Amino acid sequence: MFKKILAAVAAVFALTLAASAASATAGPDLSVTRVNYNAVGADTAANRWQEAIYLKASSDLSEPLDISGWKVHDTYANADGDHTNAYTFPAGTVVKAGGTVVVSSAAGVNKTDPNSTQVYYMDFKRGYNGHWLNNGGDTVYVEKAGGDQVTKLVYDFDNGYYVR
Ligand SMILES: [Ca+2]
Ligand SMILES: [Ca+2]
Repeated sequence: MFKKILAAVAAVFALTLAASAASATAGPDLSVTRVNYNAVGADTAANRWQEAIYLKASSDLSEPLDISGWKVHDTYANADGDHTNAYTFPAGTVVKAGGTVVVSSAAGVNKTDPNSTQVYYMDFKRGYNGHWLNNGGDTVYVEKAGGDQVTKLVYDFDNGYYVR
């Protein structure tokens, strides 16, 4: 009897190991690789451009990733539960395998060439002087147009200006 229980426990353990190994290799199609969350000095409207989120498409993609309508947002939600500190990628946003996309908290002209680092600007008036990535820690979420979560990055204040 005892042997049977041991065997059962071992089998469950082996299954768990196999499941975690599979999920470790798959990875999300798009990952948050860096968050510039704390502008140097006091956070003012003039230096909110230093806030940025870096996203990287998986190098395992067999074809370019269409992220049109995908959204990045933080933990903040208004009284209706809506994440209004958010940026939605415009129609036609495509990232090639291994490509990098930056979302900058500033006004600017989007750089949309998929053969180099793409930069999307959100002219942002919310948060504190337009700074919405909390210095003391926050979470950056990436969601598909329908709301399915692609990935997220949780960060804490680490006495620095960015996390990766
Ligand atoms: Ca600062
Ligand atoms: Ca925030």
